[in-house]
Amino acid sequence: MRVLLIATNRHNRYQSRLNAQPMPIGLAYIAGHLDHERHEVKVLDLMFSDDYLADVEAAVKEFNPQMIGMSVRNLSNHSYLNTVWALPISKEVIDKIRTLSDAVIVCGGPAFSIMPKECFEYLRCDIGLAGDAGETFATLAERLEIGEPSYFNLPGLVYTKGGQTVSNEGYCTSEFAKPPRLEDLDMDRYNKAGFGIGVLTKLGGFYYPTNASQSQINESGWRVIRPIDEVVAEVKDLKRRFGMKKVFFVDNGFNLPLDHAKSLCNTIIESDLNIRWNTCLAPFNCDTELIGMMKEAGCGLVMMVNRSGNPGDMDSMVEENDALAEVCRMCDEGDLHYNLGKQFGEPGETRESVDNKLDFLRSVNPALANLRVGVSIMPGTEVAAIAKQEGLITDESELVKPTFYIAGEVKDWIVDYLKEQSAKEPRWNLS
Ligand code: B12
Repeated sequence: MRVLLIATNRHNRYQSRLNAQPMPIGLAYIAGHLDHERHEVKVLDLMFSDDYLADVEAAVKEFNPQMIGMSVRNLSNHSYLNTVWALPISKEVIDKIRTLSDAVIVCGGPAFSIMPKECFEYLRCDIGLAGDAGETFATLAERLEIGEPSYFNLPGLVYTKGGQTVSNEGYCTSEFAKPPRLEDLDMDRYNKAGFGIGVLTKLGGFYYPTNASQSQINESGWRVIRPIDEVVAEVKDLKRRFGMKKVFFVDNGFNLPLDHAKSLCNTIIESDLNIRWNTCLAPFNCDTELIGMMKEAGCGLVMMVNRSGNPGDMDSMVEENDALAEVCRMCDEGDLHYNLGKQFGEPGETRESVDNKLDFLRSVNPALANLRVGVSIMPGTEVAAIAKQEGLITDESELVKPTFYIAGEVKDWIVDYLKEQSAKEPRWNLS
């Protein structure tokens, strides 16, 4: 079968400010799991396209695919002040393909997996797969090719039956046993695209934690946790093949668990990898030894994972800030740069809690602090439930479009106030 794989992400910023063009590592895993003896596979990455619809048209006409897999990364940029909804680009691409081809269009990816049914209905693809779909997409390709057995029992599958959208229980899961196929990507450009080339180390069980305890990932809850030797071998291989200089260790809490993080740093140091890397750090469960080892192993910058606090409860906020401040202090002492963020306008936010957050930001020393106006509401979260109670949304399915919650008490003045305060701080970024 001729399978065209398209990465539709074209967003080139992190927090609307820093240059970040993440390599489509998820799509590369999909490509890596396909049987290339059996299928002819072509990859089209729209990140650097000058005219992406023309590129789609040319690829579809030339390759004449029978199946198309599309990776949908972002729902939006989650910025209140400069909101960019990301899904319309994927929709445009599908609409263009429909004018040229009868290929079966299958969507997946991080954004898709957050709201599978809603994305499916908005994008109007033929099939959706939610979750880690390396093996499942390969199975689907085989079943589509032969016509049997039926693919309708696959977990995480979304399809239409009798005019209704059907969304199967569960998510696709992957062993990540095959490496991502990167040779079809413009690795030279990704080498220069900021933040580093993604190398998967481990991910928590969720695409996003819906509350603080879920972000405290436990060992049984990992979505993927790769053996350290395999990770280091992959980095070596990327260095050799693509001259890769900077890595982003894809991990939503590098320091969790602490001994695993230290072993990885140790292995990097001992194997003389000599690379620069960045990653995400959970704002708890850290110690100075780890920070020292990360620095020695080549870590340049960590993104401190944001935990949405509860501004209505000052004590819990203070407790959370103390824990975060402690990790910041360790980074300062170890000369490890960090970015962190605060959201303003969460439920229960008051003038006092806003000033408390601003004071906190003044007390730490991040490379960049992201101040976010409002909460970009994600389904299944406490904020989504409150937004529904308060009538901001009538149904969570509306969240497929960017929707922001701003607490009533701060709504009228928060934007002006934060603009005024940020103007005095060159390393504060308001979005
Ligand atoms: C690492 C990361 C980053 C790093 C990337 C660094 C780098 N160089 O790669 C940085 C910090 C730069 C970053 C930035 C942003 N990120 Co980010 N990021 C992540 C994170 C933690 C991991 C992504 C990753 O690499 N996964 C590893 C790969 C293997 O998994 P995957 O991509 O999901 O692919 C699997 C499946 O999705 C599926 N799949 C993928 N493609 C396809 C295609 C088909 C056809 C099928 C069937 C299946 C399929 O199978 C794949 C293999 O298992 C995720 C959260 C998470 N826990 O997943 C957020 C996440 C992807 N990011 C997100 C967002 C919003 C952003 C930003 C917009 C934040 C901001 N405000 O600026 C920016 C956008 C950057 C840009 N220009 O696009 C969201 C996207 C969804 C959403 N809510 O809109 C996520 C899901 C976080 C969240 N919970 O909200 N991010």
